[in-house]
Amino acid sequence: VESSIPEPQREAWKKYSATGFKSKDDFQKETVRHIETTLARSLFNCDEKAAYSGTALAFRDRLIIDWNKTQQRQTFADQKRIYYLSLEFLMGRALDNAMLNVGLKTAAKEGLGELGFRIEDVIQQEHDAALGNGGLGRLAACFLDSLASLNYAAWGYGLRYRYGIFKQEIENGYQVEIPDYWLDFNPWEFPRNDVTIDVQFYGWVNKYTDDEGKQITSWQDGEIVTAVAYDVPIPGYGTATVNNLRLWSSKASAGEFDFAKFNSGEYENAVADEQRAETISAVLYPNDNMDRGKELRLKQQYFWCAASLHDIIRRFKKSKRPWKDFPEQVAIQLNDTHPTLAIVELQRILVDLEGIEWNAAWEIVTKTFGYTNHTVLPEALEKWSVPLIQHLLPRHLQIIYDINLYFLQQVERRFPKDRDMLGRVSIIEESQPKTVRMAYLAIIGSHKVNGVAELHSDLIKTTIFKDFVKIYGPDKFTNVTNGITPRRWLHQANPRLSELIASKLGSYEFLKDLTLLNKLENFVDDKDFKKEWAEIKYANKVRLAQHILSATGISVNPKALFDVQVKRIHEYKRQQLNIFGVIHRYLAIKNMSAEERKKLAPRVSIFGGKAAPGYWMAKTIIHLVNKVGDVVNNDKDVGDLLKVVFIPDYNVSKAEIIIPASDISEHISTAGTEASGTSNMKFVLNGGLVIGTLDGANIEITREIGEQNVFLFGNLSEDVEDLRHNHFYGNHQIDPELNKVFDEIKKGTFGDEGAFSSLVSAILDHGDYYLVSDDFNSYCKTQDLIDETYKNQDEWVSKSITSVARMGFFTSDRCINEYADSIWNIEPLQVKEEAEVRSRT
Ligand code: GPQ
Repeated sequence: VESSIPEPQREAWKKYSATGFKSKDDFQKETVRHIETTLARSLFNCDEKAAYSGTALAFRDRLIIDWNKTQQRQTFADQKRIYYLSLEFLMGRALDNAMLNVGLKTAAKEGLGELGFRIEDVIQQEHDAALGNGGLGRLAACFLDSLASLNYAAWGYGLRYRYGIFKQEIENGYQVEIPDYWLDFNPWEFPRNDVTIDVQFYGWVNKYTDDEGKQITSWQDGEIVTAVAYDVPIPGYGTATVNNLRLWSSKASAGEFDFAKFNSGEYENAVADEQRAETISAVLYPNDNMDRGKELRLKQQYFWCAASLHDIIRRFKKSKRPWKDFPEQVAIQLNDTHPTLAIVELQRILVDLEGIEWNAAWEIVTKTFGYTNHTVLPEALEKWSVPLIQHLLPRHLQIIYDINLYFLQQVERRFPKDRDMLGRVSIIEESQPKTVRMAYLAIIGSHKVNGVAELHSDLIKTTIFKDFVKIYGPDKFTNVTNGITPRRWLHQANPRLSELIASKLGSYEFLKDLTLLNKLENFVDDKDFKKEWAEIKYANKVRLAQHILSATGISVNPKALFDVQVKRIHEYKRQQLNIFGVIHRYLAIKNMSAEERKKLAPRVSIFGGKAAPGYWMAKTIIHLVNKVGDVVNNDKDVGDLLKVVFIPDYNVSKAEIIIPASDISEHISTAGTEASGTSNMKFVLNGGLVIGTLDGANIEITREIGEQNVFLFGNLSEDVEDLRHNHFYGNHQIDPELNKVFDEIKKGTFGDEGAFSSLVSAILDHGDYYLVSDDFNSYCKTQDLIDETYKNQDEWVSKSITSVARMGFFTSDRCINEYADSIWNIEPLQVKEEAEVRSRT
């Protein structure tokens, strides 16, 4: 390609080709240039926001140079690429991450200092990119970081929502949702107005025989919406690789904008069409672990799948390879069932548009896709109504029926005696109306299915997908335990701890190979080291206390034990168990003598997390936490012994402040319900201990760090079914201590008891599905054990250090390497520039 360009032109380009800044002076030069020209500001009206914008633009330029080179390198290498399809990418802020990954944070810090700004204040000006709900979206973001850091040729594909997850405010204890318009200034995206794809909806299917006697199937007369690409550079840590996250934005197609209407004076109608098209990518659905089945959501899914696939195919076609090579060049990972229509769309393209025979096409499809399941909760498993798909995607429905037909024929041949089998595994559920079970379609259309932690991967094989294990054999199902990126969740969020660790290990190499942390075990008895370790935790708690004061007006003592539960609010995650435990503690304190009170370790119970706007129970939990806080925090008998805080608007950037400041964090889901959890890993990596059930990745964390370093409690997942059964048949006594908590709520101690009756009656009258009463006693006892253990600070710090030392397994680098090995069959690309030393600070 390059040799086709004449020498003189090449020389001219080379001479002026951008190289990117490498020093403090160059950084300042670039930043000031952007502030003065791009932003048209000056020394005299440059506020922190402008300083952020200038800095971000300077770093963006820097990333773009490596981004261009990476894309060129990957094209020339002509190897397999991995495509991660996710409706959510919970990225958080980009600037700090870019500085650290490029290795120029120190230069930027000094440079900004000389220009009159504190780097921390500048970083805080950035609006979080909050295109996700919780764990699933944040996992996708960690994966992008690891894919780039490990030099994999990988693209993320998602939607460019105009509104991310809503901002949460608390008014009188209630959650209020505020729209999150985040695009007023976003230097991290590049609109690619020349990269567009037309996506069709509605219409009808025309089957006919053409003049040459060929069978033609054509989907026609639909409504067209155009997808426009917006690219976000994803820098790797300590490498020259900068990968791409491509987000699609919807707009009315140029052909579609109705000039006839427009000219005939129907201006408003023409504009309305345009707005309808733009609505597709307007807003992220705010539900976590909950399927709502809304038509616009299905439109989003198809719009994004179709645009991404056509883009991938366009790239593949440039290689001029035959179609059978497609799975050797392309691996597509489905992040949950949200992108399952991509399976159907690829089959449609191959059969209808490329004229490939059905079976040959289907082989290409199944070799290409892998499917990750993230939940066993029935309310979260996607089912789309057949009439809805028929209306929106008529050809796709036919293809789904054909896939199902061939699949069921195969099953019938294999299991002629099992008469119920066909109904159980059919993609179509014979409900009213009929629905398409997206998880089944995803399994049938993929070559591998994985769960996200060992227990979860076992559970999907023995419960929701057990028939498919019979049909395909166990090898189609595998486990890849989740991981987190230590760059953001240790180095960026907890720079002092990262620095202390580096000083002991001799380098920052552990950020690329997290297993190196195990050398920290040599220092568990080092007095000075332990002192510094404890001081850093304390400083992080002071920082969090400041945030709590400014966000809630509540003043907390950083010397108290910080007990944290931050995650989406959900009954299965059992924030209600936590707050009932807090009330129990409050009652205990009220009953204590002055002597007893002196012996108790002061505690701050910290909650945070969003409730889906339509999830009444979750909102009630938030309300109760705030009302309990109002009472406890103002009770003179209690003083510093107990404070209860709800931090509003929990998001990625708040997590970066909260997680490094925790002493104990709570991961207390009903056993068998939390697929993995990933914040559990983040807390332990930051030297916090955990209280948890034997659920999700808690089990593997315990195995790695040792049982003596985890506060485990509660029933096991294998007992859940029996326990629920006991509730149902009345063979169950409510714990008397829990009853006292309910009595207190009913007395009106925390305000109008009616406000919380649904929470209480879920347990007393409606079968206690999440087994709060079964685990309450064991939970409270374990909390008492935590109080005791915390009194021995020396022992506590030892546990903290030992735990961090043993967390190497939970890096998302390990996790991505497992996907590459067992699902994608892909190797990293060699990157020469890696040899170039980057300072990494
Ligand atoms: N998860 Cl299905 C979500 O955050 N949202 C969802 O809609 C579904 C799953 C989570 C899951 O609850 C956690 O246990 C996992 O750690 C996380 O996905 C990533 O796998």
